[in-house]
Amino acid sequence: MPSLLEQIRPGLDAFSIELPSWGFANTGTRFGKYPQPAAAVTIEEKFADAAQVHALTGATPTLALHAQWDLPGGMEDCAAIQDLARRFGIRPGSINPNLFQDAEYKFGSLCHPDPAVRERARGHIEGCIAIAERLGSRDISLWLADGSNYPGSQNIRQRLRWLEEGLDQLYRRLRPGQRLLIEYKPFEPAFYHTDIADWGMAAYLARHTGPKAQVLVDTGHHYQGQNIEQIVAWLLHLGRLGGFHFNDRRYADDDLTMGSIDPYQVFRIFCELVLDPAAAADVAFMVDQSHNLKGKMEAMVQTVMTAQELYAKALLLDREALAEFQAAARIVEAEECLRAAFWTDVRPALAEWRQARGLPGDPLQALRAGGYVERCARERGGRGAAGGGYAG
Ligand code: PSV
Ligand code: MN
Repeated sequence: MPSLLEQIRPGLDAFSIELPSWGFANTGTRFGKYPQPAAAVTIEEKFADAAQVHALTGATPTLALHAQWDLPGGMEDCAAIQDLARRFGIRPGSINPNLFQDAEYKFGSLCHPDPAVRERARGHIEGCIAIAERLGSRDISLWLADGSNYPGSQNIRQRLRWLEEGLDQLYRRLRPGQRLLIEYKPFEPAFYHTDIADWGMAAYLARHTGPKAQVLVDTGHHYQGQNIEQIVAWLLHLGRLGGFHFNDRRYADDDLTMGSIDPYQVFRIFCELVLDPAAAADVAFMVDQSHNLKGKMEAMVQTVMTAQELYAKALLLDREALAEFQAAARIVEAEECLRAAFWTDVRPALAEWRQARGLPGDPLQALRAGGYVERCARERGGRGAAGGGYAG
């Protein structure tokens, strides 16, 4: 019988998760912003923070960039980003267009009734595609805040046609190897209808648009009680699961730390992926969290450790036994396969895995002992809450 470490090592070696640049910046709630003295303000500081998390965990080689917050100058900022990427040993990750902050997008972007605004939105995304090409990023993560607040105030079917048209045009601009990840969200900022409200709509649009269009599952973007692992299973079946934005929620899009409320759900999602490694080979794991109460660095390191722990548990799933029990409808034994993997304490094996790679056995402890956050607070503090941005 191979040891626990031997069972999880190959999977863990291959496991990486992308950090969001906006997760290091100051944020708050819509009632107020809670600045932290150590929070990153400049893009250089965001790269530095991501590099620190990578140095501690060995699992975060890429940084997701938000066009407007991180590259306000568009293509002109690419050289500086490439420089930072080299300096900090962190590659630029997914490129996130921003189609929600400017006043023009008040009534939508690709679905806006005014053709000039739709054109502007397309232009912005095309700019992101060019940035992604220059930076060597594979994915453009498309989240639209489009929707409406009142029944009858917008023509839902017409907006869908505009959306199809817009995606068709953008798809033709994708460079070889690039993907368009279509993210859905049931509500917020729109509270009556959202133009891409659920996974089925996103999957429809991806299939309508072409094979390089895939669905992005943000775990916080579901109604209460939704079976996310079933959605994951269906998207794998359709060949349309592009990636995840991980975070946890208790009520809505709460942006809580991955696995903090329902670790079993994240484990079940990972189980669907390890059950079909070939179908899941290109699925991107990304964090989409911005903490307002926890220290940002601590929260991010804790998130990565949680992701590794839950993924390692899924790697322990006895797939053969599970298939046998399922086929014979031995339901309790089948369920016990999941529970046995979930309740195994993988933390000692993970510490060993880390030490074998020259990483600290306990990254959170190492972060605290290393004084990085205190140093940042001293160097960065006192500048106010400027910089970064976060929509939730
Ligand atoms: C929207 O709620 C979202 O999940 C999208 O992924 C955005 O890019 C991100 O949050 C940051 O606003
Ligand atoms: Mn998201």
